[in-house]
Amino acid sequence: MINIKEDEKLSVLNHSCAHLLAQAVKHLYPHAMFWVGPVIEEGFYYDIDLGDNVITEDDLATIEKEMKKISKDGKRIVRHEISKEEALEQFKNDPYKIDLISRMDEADTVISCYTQGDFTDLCRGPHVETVKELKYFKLLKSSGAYWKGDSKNKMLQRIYGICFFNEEDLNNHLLALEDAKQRDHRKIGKDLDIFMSHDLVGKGMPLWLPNGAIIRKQLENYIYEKEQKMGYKHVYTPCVGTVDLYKTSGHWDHYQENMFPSMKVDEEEFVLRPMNCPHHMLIYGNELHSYRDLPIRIGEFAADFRYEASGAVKGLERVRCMCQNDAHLFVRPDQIGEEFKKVVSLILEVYKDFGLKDYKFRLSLRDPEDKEKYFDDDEMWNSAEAKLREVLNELGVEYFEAVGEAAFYGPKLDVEVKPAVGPEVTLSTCQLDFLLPRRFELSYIDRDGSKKTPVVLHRAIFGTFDRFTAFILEETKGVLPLWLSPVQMNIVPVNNEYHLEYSKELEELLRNEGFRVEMDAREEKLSYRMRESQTRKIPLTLIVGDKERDEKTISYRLFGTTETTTLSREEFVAFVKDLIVNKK
Ligand code: TSB
Ligand code: ZN
Repeated sequence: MINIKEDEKLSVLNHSCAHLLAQAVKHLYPHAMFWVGPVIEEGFYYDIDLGDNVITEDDLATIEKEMKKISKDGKRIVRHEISKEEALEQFKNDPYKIDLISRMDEADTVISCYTQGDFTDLCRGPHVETVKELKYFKLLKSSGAYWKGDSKNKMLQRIYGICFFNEEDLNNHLLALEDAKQRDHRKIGKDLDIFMSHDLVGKGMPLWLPNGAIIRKQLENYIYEKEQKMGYKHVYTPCVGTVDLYKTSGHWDHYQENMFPSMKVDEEEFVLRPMNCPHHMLIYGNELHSYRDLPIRIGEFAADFRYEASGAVKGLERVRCMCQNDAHLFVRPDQIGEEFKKVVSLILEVYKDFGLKDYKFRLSLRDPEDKEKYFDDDEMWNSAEAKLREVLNELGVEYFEAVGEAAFYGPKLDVEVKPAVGPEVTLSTCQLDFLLPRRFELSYIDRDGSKKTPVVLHRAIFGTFDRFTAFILEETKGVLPLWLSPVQMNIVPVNNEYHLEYSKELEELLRNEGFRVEMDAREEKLSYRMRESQTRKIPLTLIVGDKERDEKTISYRLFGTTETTTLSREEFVAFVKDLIVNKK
């Protein structure tokens, strides 16, 4: 989707459209006062104090009409320059503009205003020549927004819109927005009963419903099996730790703003953990290790809690309580390359299994100039970064480098994806860490009998089950492959009187084969039940009529097709098993 901010001409157009919006609002709500109206990637918005008025969908249509009227009138947009003193006088009844003006630099002696007809706004510009150029726009939504983003301040009304140079661009954009809305995992998650939220549980704390739980269990089984084969050992550890644990790890000093506050119990002070690394460090440290034992790979499906701003939490994609598909790999320095290669290969394999193609690898490196952020060991950084590059090149993986984006403890590789709505997010991650093992005084006995410190690779292939599920729901538009589908097949008897018995026999048989089966024997028309099977995006719909009953066969339709295929029961079972095993 187009990024308005990246296009200079569209930015100016959209900025002018924000003024047109403000002018229309002023006509309809004379008491309105205006805060700021910036251009954003998605178009523009304006934050407006409307007193007690709350803008509804209907209001947006009325405002749009007024904007069209003003545009038709075709007034010129004229720039004036005034001094700070004049500006303070001119806007003296407008506390919002006064706030802006008084914060302007004294050296900024000239302040510019733009006037179109009966409306003047303080603005740096530039703008289009006349309001006539603002023809192809749409107001998209409105929401409450605290003044200056601070919840202690007054709630303003924020109205969003977008503007183009021609009708075709606008229409294409609106279609793309509609498509994104349909793909949004929050909508799919609701339609398919995958997860819910409740104020009594709290923001960013989704509840996984039975259908969601099946998906998650399948993901767990899938990745667990792969990790087992790669020699990972899975553990269970508590989702709290003492503050001292996180002081030892450094999270208390470096990560506290992302953590829930601590709680006292008897003499101990606990925090909900934001990461699992400290627990896994203790498990490694619980035994003596020889150089021959390494790599040691400790995995866990681990619940973590992070403070995410309430405006940032989003469905399953950004939550405050998440479950990582986490592992910490303890390796000798000479094993970094090989182990990193295994992780990247696993990422590639998993993405292939899920049919994911739209993702980017980002290699985050240190900024060698930034001696403050990054621990000082040039040799270590240089060789580690070179190793990671070498592996990526060996694997033929395309990636881009982000200098200065490495964590303070080491370089990392992230996989970036673009959700249906909103900015890019990270799914998989693999982070090299030279520091944590030192902080926990971990060691192994090397070949020559000396004590050495292992290096740690933090890695999460799915990232979290939460975010990964959000992403695959969007990628598949909710049409999940058979092996992941909460309900794999739906049996629909044509007529309960004649076909229910055989349907029940089939249900039992298919359940015993381990398939997830439902039957829809409601007293509804066949066409209605068939349609609903589609709406619920069930991969296989089994229609049971006279022929199937008499010949003991199975007739099925694949999701999205109207073609019916009939197989013997044995053939059908084999066909489904093949689809599942091969993740089709
Ligand atoms: C990989 N200690 C490492 C771990 O060993 C770690 O915690 N890394 S992380 O901070 O990058 O988080 C791992 C993954 O969790 C991220 O790559 C991202 O995919 C996912 N994630 C992070 N924050 C959230 C969130 N608020 N909601 C859902 N998923 C998240
Ligand atoms: Zn970690």
